[in-house]
Amino acid sequence: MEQTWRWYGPSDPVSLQDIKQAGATGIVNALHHIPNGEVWEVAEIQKRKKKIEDSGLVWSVVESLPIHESIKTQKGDYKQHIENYKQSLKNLARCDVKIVCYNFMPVLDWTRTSLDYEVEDGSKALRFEFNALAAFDLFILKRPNAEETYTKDQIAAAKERFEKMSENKIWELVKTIIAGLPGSSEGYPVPEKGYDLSKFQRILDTYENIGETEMRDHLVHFLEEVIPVAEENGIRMCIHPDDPPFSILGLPRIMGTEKDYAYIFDKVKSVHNGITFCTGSLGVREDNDILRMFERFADRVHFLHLRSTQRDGEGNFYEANHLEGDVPMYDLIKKILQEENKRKAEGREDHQIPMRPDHGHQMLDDLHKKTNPGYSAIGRLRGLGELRGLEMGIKKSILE
Ligand code: DNO
Repeated sequence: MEQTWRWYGPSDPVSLQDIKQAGATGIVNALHHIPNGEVWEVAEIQKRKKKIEDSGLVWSVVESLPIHESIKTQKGDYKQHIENYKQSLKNLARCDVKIVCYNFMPVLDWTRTSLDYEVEDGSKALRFEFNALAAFDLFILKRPNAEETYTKDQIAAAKERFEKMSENKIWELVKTIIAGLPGSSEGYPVPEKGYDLSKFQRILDTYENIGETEMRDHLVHFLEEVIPVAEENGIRMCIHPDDPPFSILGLPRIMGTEKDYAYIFDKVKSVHNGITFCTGSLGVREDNDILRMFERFADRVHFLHLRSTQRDGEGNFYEANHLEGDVPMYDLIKKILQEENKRKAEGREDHQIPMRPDHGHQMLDDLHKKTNPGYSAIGRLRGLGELRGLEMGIKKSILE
């Protein structure tokens, strides 16, 4: 595997030099300063590329080239936005940056209810708690008809949860959920206290008449337009699963299961229509057989997010250490290495799949620093070290 590391750009508290010391060779990066929907111009891409290369690293993967909301809802000037997307892909190809990760999540990108859940060893992890999200939905946001999304028991549990929250806790929860808005999670400021939730509700309302069927159709339309351009330009597109991989706040989320992936791969067959295999997101669903999914879609895996989640059977999960939790990391890496060998034998130029240690606990010195949630240095350093060791162990003992 190619060892990569997500870097948020020049304002990231973790520097390129730090990343080198972590032992990664590839950078996962996006031009976060360009507003979502605008074309990434060649000059901007080149400038960032040079910065990365000046540090002795390479820009391996774009994460993410974001998809404008209008493309997901097919409203307004979405056709122009699709054209812009194609142009950005062509420009990236001209600069030889050829793996592009994206997602098709409506409104919110990844969503958690706590960014500092303390685990047993005192380090802090990201966590999703079902009752907290339901409390937000029903009693804080007060989304119209939200009750229809939940059972009676769930509503009662959410109410109890809500009534125990102090005002500060309520605000913290709001901030945490809104942090998943594209932009805020990617280096932009999170809204200040007093953020008007009606604004957020108005964004949710843009999905009023869009169910899962429409959402799937919109994704397929986007792929039919964009994948031929990717193919012509040698770009490998890879869609990230919804995180968490199920519907929240009544929004249509359609990329969480093996069936979901099989559907879009059947509709748009090119291998340039690929997957960002995110073990942490997929692993949240007990009905996702990660190993089987990897086997089934192996030739389309263009990028790996390796991390683990721990479920509790009641709809909650937290992010476990990389080699613990519910993800069968040893068996998976074995399969990844077999796939790499297979590609090599077939003469495929993409026989080394980029992986990044996804997320990590906030730990040691980082507990006293301001860090990007999930993206502090030391937790990921631990993750990368463990994964790299596991890879070498498997290679030396089994596959050589
Ligand atoms: C969270 C990330 C996601 C991911 C996007 C990909 O930490 O894995 O934000 O970058 O969903 O488009």
